[in-house]
Amino acid sequence: MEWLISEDPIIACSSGNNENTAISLLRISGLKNFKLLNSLFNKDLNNLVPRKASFIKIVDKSHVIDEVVLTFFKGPHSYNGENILELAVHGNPINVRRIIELFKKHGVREANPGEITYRALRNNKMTLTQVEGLDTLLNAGSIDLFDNGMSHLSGELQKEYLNLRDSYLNLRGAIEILIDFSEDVGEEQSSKLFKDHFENFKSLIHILKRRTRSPRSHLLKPKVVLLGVTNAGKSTLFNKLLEEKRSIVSEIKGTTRDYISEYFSHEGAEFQVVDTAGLRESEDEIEVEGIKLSKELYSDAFYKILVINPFLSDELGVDSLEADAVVFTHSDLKGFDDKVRDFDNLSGNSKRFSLGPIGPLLELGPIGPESKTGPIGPESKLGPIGPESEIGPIGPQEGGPIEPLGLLKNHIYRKYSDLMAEKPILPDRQRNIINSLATMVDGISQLIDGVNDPAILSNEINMLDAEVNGLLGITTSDDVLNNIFSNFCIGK
Ligand SMILES: Nc1nc2c(ncn2[C@@H]2O[C@H](COP(=O)(O)OP(=O)(O)OP(=O)(O)O)[C@@H](O)[C@H]2O)c(=O)[nH]1
Ligand SMILES: [Mg+2]
Repeated sequence: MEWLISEDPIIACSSGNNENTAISLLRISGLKNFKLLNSLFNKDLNNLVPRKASFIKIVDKSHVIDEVVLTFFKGPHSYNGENILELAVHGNPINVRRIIELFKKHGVREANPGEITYRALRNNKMTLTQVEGLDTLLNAGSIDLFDNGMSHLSGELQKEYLNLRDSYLNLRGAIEILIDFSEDVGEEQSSKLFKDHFENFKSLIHILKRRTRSPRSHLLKPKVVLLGVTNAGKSTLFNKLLEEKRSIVSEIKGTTRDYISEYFSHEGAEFQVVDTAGLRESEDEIEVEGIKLSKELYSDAFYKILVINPFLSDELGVDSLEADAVVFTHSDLKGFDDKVRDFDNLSGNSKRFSLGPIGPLLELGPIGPESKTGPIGPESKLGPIGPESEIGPIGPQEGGPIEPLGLLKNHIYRKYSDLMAEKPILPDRQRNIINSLATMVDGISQLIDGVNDPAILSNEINMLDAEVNGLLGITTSDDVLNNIFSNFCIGK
């Protein structure tokens, strides 16, 4: 944590240095002057014109190491307020490494993750919410998320928190009036003023609290988890979602014994889909562990899919599990509709989908005497079944009806986009503060209804101060800062 106060000149590759690319961007931040590095270039750095790119050679004892484009950003007019040299070097990792090592030998230290940005915070070039926004956008797995991070980076969130702070200061003012000046202003009026300001503050907190409803992990990497008994058809569905034969499908019960996860994209959002070990009683230690893990993953999932083969007698045991969607497999088999009726009471709020082995990706073996016609095409039994299954408008239906898999993906995406509409991407640090503010404000609300002593209320209201400041990042301990910046990649 010493680096939080360090002013050493630091170097980092800001463009990621593990791949062979045309260009890599190195940044050197914090040079007070060019004495340390002047001998490493073929031109005098003191002649550099700020913000003007120069073609220059890096030399080590008259040996030319690389020809690069160098731009000097003179502090305070730079990304983090310090003098910054940006070097666009040839992007072979071997070259990048050699240049970093060369500068290190000349007194420039390699930066810690996030250290360059931390200095922007230290020099008031960025606020903590902007830094956290940057973290979100750099690690975003979807365009929605990126946009969210971008809006925080551009200061939108900070504006909301400043607005909250204004409301808080008004509230503080109102309680002071109630205590000291109610005789001048009039008791009724000062009491009304206080209540109005309190309601305003409380409503702002509750609007923010709504945004903390779903765990951040659900939104950063939304997990879609499939669960069901052995042979329900989970791996078959998993492969269909991925459009790839990734998980082993077989008629042997207990084929999948550990979980397998992969990513698929839909409408620009990336979902992690997890195939799990089939549920059953087992003596096998490894399988038992796999089943335990599967259940944990399912209970923590963003989107839970219960997979059911209605022809299996042991399926009825899973009906107590909650689910976002229930997928009935084997819809190609004769008697499917009758079998599905046995599950009419299952998971009231879940959407229902029926799937047969559609599409060319899944070469299912012979399906046995019960089967009607084998794999079904898009014209056959389609889409959700039963009265529960209305998915609502699905948008323009180009090229005929959307097959059930598409409907399922739409439903997953819909849950995600509905959540995103609440702008829920707040870092855990901010979420914790908001939740604690909400609890405190609800407590004060009860006090206002009960006790009428303004001095007691004033005391409680003063206690909100640290939390509101914390939200704005005004008072933030070294531990918190260290935690935030450790998420950053080196070079940011
Ligand atoms: N006819 C038909 N067969 C299916 C369908 N879905 C899966 N199957 C078959 O059912 C068997 C089991 O499918 P899997 O996808 O391996 O089932 P699972 O739930 O992953 O099973 P475990 O890994 O053992 O838990 C395989 O033989 C599949 O070919 C379907 O919709 N129709
Ligand atoms: Mg399986």
